[in-house]
Amino acid sequence: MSIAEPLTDERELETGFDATIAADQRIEPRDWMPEGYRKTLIRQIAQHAHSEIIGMQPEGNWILRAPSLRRKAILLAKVQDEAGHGMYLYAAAETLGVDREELTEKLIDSKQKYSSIFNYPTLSYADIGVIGWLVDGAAICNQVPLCRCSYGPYARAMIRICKEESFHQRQGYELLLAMANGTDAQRQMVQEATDRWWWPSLMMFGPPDGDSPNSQQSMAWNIKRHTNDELRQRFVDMSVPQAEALGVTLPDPELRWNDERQAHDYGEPDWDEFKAVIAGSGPANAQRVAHRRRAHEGGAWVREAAQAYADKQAARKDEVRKAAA
Ligand code: FAQ
Repeated sequence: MSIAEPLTDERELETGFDATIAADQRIEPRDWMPEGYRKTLIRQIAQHAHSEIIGMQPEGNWILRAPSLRRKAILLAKVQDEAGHGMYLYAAAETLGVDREELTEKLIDSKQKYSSIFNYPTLSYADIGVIGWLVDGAAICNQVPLCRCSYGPYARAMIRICKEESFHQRQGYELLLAMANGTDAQRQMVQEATDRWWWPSLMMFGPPDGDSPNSQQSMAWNIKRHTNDELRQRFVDMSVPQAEALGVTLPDPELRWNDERQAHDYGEPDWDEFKAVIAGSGPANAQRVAHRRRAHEGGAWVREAAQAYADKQAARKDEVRKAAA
């Protein structure tokens, strides 16, 4: 055989892949895909899964201090949902040929990223409401288009996740409405939490389009459907009337309606702060990763016990099969 044959095969496979993307259809795990496409998806899905898992920490911090049984039950359910989201996403990543254990190791060795937003501390109970309103609100804005991502397992995981995120956003907003209708001290807590979380929420959408090395290719592959700045704009426009209804001020003196653009103008987030946070120097990076490492190491005996049980079951089945033969 000449070496031309495998190359032709590869070209045919690539043509098939390109045609599937051009027809806006899904790529499934059994399908051929370019190595760059696989790597991009592993990077994004792993980062997303890690965010859900690390994202349990800032809110988990308040479970024991929730102000009522009702608030505690809601918060507990929300934090458990985030664990579930992490599991769906690790499972989606595994369909691309990586192992969850390997991804977790990369997270606790700080070799893979997670969302910048979870490196900020939760200082008051109003933060729980503001995380639901702004952080889950930003997550929904970013993730609804991912339900149409070209990679089937990721798109399907996102449909379920987005349904739960909508509930998360509502519980946060409902909590804030209760506080806004409470005492002056409670209203002040809501304003103070909004002041701290607004800019980091805008940073969740990633760097400005001009500084986003991955966007162009990810959009060509129908992984991302909108640029970082398009989604950030959508989030700002969505949040302004919600802030008005709550009676809080968004901490941006440049925020105003632009009639010509039919959108809000807004100020520039502090991109130096963003870069420092994603490079590992945010207020809580070290604490978040150390906590995750402790939990992973502390859970080693559970994984070992489960493996020993699975091995025993497999050996028993083998014995039964041999006896029957
Ligand atoms: N934080 O070229 P781009 C949630 C990195 S889940 C950290 O624009 P891309 C639910 C980026 O990875 C929140 N790193 O990258 C919840 C890349 O670095 P790399 C997570 C960031 O991928 C709520 C570099 O900068 N959501 O909140 C960030 O095209 C409450 C250049 O950036 C997802 O992961 C950032 N904010 O676009 C849970 C959604 N932004 O990897 C608990 C899926 C950028 O080359 C409680 N992901 N970087 O070393 C995405 O949509 C995209 O990956 C973007 C970034 C938009 C985040």
